[in-house]
Amino acid sequence: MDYKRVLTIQDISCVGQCSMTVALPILSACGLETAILPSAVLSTHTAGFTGFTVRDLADDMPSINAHWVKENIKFDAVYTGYLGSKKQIDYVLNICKTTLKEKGLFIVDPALADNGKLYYGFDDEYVNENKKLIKFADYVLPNITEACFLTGIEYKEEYDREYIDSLVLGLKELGAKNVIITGVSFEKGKTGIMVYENEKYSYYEHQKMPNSCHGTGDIYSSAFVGALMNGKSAYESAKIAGDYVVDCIRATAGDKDHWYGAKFEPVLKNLIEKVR
Ligand code: PXL
Repeated sequence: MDYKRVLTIQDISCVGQCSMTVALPILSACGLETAILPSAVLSTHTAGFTGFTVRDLADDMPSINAHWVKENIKFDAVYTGYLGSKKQIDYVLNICKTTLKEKGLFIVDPALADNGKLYYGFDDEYVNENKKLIKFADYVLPNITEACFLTGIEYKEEYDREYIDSLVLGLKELGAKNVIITGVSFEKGKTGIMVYENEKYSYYEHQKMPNSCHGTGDIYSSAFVGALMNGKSAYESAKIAGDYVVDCIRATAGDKDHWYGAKFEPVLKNLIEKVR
């Protein structure tokens, strides 16, 4: 297997086990050289903490990009997660244009919403700007809420297969080549991942844990990218990442003090075994 270099662009939430603090260790554990571009620095994530600090790093992006171009730095994949502001979108697209290798992959987790609501501080204009990322994405990894905001389709908690297909088609119309939607549940007690890859649908169903943890979307996307960049198909990557998230949630269950994230570290070895 050749040695792959991935750039991930997402925020550093200093405390809270999400975004960069899970992406970097997970991608490294999957054997990938991981370069990072922090989109913002926050004292904690925004889901449950109050009074957090935020520093948007959009203004640093063009000069960082220019330096990488001067050094002829290239990546096999660019993987984006939570960004911080509308301004970043064009900068991120330019980074892809100038630093992705010819057959490099652009993987977008449009981390902007969950449970029917936008994350703190985001609005419709931010959603609209994010559609530009979808246009160029080789793989887009939304949850159902994100797929709804991006496509303009009404958010539903109860739905059928047709509804999920309409979300996939909507994202395809925005330009995404492959679409992988998480948290798709057709049966009580089960959940799964709808994969639309190379024009074909497949669905991976797994157990729905009674507890949930913040940050599992980021864990899932990072594990997906880790598997994909090790040569797995999108379906295999979704399966590996979905199973890993279940392991992480199980490892966290019962610890009330650990409400802010998932204990992904003790079960990293399970992921490594499947990916490498
Ligand atoms: O897990 C997504 C995420 C990432 N980064 C920050 C967040 C959130 C979700 O709330 O607040 C700063």
